Amino acid sequence: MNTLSDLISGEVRNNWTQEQVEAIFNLPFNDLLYAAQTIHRKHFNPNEVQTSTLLSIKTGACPEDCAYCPQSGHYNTGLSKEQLMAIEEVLKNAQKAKNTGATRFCMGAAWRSPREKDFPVVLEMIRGVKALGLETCVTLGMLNEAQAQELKDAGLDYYNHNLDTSAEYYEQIITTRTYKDRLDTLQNVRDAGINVCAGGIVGMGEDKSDRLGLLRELANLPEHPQSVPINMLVAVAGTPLENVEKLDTFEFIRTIATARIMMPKSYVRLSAGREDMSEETQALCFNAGANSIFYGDTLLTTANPEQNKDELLFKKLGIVPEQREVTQQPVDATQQVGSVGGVRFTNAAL
Ligand code: SAM
Ligand code: DTB
Ligand code: SF4
Repeated sequence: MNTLSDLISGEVRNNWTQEQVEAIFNLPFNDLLYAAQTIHRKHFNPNEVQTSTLLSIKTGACPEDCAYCPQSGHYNTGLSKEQLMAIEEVLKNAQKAKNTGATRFCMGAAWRSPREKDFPVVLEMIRGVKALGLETCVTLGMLNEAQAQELKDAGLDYYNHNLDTSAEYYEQIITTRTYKDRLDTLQNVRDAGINVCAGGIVGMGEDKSDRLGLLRELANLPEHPQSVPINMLVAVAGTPLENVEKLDTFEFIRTIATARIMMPKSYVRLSAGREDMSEETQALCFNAGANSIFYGDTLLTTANPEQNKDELLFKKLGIVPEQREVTQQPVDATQQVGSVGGVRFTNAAL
C-alpha cells in the first residue's frame, strides 16, 4: 500500500495506478504545488528553463485526421500547404534560433510517416543543425526500427511523438492511426537510443480521467520520456475542436504539477497554448515544475508569444534560459541530470 506521502516522494516509478494519479492530481492546490516544486528542486535548478525553437519543415495536407490539427488535409483551416523546405532555408532558421538563445531546434513535418524520398533530406538537415551547435529534435510521424536507427546515426538528439490523450479518449480524436502505433514508434525511438520527447494535449473536451490516463501512460512507459510536452489545445477554426469548451486554467496547472511529480527527472515542457495564457498562469506552471518552453514567435503554424515578451517574463521571474554545451558525445539516455542526450549542462544561474 502506498500512502499519499509515498506517492509524492519523488521516487522514479513505472507502475502507477489510475487511483494513485488521481490522489496526486486532486491534492489541495497548495499541497500539490509544494510537492511538485520540492521534487523539482531535487533534480533541477528551479530558475532555469530549457528553450527549444520549432520550425515546420513541411506544412499542411497531412493524410491523418487528428481533430486538433490545423495541418490535417481532412479539414479546411485555410492553411497554405508547403513542400519540404530546402536545407539552406532550414539552416538559416536554425542559425537565427541559435542567435536568439535557443538551445534545441525542433523540426516538424505534417506526415503520417516519412517518405523514402524525403528521408535523406531530413537526415541532412539534422547533420546541418547539429553542426551549428544546436541540439536536434524532429517530429515526422510514425517511424519503423530502420528509420529510427538512421536518425540516430545522423546524430539526432530527440524524437517527438505524442500520445496526445488517454487510450480511452484517443478514438474520439484520431481514427487514422492507433494508440498502439504510437507506442510502437516510441519503442523504436527508445530502442535506437534516441531521447524520447512524448506528451499530449489537454483541453480537447476530455474528462479529468483522460488527463490522468495520459499521465499514467507516459509515466508507465518502460523509461520516462526525457522530455514531456504538455500542450493546451490551440483551438483552430475549421478543425472539429474549433468550439470545444476551454479548459479551466487550474486543471492545466494541476496536469503540469502531476507530470512533474510522476516523472521527476524529465523535462516538462509548457508547450502550445502559451499565447493565450497570462504571465501569472505561466509563472504558476513554472512553479509547478515546468522547465522547458517553445521559444520564438510561431509554433508550427500557430502563434507563440513573441521573444521579447518571453524575455520580459523571464526577467520578472528571475528565470534564465538553461545553457547547454553540445558535446557530440554518443547519447547516454540514463536520464541523469547533468548529461541528457550527450549534452553537458553548464549551470548559468549558479
Ligand atoms: N505529424 C507528426 C505527428 O503528428 O506525429 C508531427 C507533427 S504534429 C503537429 C506534433 C504534435 O503537435 C501533435 O502530436 C500534437 O500533440 C501537437 N499539436 C498539433 N496541433 C495542435 C494544436 N492545435 N494544439 C495543441 N497541440 C497541437
Ligand atoms: C508538441 O508537443 N507541441 C509542438 C511540438 N510538439 C511539435 C507542436 C504544437 C503545434 C501547435 C499547433 C501549430 O502551431 O500548428
Ligand atoms: Fe498530421 Fe501530425 Fe497534424 Fe496529425 S498532428 S494531422 S499527423 S501533422
